Amino acid sequence: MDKKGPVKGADMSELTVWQNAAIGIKGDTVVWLGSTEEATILEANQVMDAKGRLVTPGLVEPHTHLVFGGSREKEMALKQQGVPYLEILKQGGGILSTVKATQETPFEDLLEKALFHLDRMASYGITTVEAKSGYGLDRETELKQLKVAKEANEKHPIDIVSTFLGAHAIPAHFKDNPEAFLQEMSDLLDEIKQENLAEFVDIFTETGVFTVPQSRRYLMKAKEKGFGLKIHADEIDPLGGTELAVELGAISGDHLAVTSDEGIQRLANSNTIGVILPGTSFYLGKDDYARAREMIDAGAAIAISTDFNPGSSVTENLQLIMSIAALKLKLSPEEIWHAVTVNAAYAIGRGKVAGSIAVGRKADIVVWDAPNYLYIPYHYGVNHTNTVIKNGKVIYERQGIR
Ligand code: IZC
Ligand code: ZN
Repeated sequence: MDKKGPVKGADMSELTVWQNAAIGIKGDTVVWLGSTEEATILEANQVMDAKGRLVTPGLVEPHTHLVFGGSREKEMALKQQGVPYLEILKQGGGILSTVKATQETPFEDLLEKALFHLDRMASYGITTVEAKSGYGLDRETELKQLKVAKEANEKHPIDIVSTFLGAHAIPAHFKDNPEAFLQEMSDLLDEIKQENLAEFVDIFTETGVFTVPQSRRYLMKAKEKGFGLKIHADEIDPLGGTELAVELGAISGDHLAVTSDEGIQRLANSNTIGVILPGTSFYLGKDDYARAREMIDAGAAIAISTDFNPGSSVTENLQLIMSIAALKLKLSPEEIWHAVTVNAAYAIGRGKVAGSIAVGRKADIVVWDAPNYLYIPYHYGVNHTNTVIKNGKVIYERQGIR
């Protein structure tokens, strides 16, 4: 799986699969690949026998809202009564209720909570994670969230890639003046850059949140300051966020649940990766699933992700999302594996270090309780990991029942 760039279109169906393979690891790096027979001549301090199990690259999770206070289980009943996601937000709930909880939660508690969710992600075979801010919407809390992500990256074996999502919602006191709020968030960019608190800048381009022209102006400032760009694009209403992501050369356009035909064509002809979050459509009870099948058929590179967050997709289980991608997006197992490994890594600027098993790359590897790669999307809703290796070290092993 030594890919030189994101895997696009029909190439997503070409998966490299070896039988009876062996992997040599030194320190945190893959140093040798060959057959089990060839491996017998090597000298090794330690040998692990996968006993015929499936072995893959560690999963890469390219879109999460990892750091947040509180939870929103009370909104589930509202959603059941048919209150739309954007209506809950308009009434000061949704994202804004998580903002309040995140403002009120001390740094250490946010860190502990983030580490808890990271542990669970690691147990599901995830070894690299993107994490967004966006539950602060003020200087202090946005920086607090980004610093929590930075410390979590230092404390936890999972690698975290940080994104500044200050433009995630409009706080009540800026309701009539979104431009002034965006100004306040762009005033933070220099500090975030200097302190190396985020690599990417993201915005929620959506009805009642930020318009396409506002998003364009804001993201252009971020681009000038050297940030990579991401957009929450066309999640609920088709405003043209996908087209904007392509126009600005964003590394990814995320969601794309209601992207137009034009948007699909432009994505396919670009280097922007479509990060598809089908768990969100599922969890919000929507019929609009991203037309990922058409996107790939048109030649696009697609990644998939949980969108782990306390409102619209409350799960760390990327394996479940792989099943939803098979069932609802009609992606093939080969496409799905590319979408959670190599393409997910390229979607967060880690394509050269994560997302594939190749000599010189980090030894981020999962041994699965599965006979082959078709099995993971097929047997849904459970955790199939047997052993998770991060940077050459075992960080998770399935325990039997005592
Ligand atoms: O907290 O609801 N869509 N942002 C945009 C989200 C979902 C996260 C949330
Ligand atoms: Zn999101």
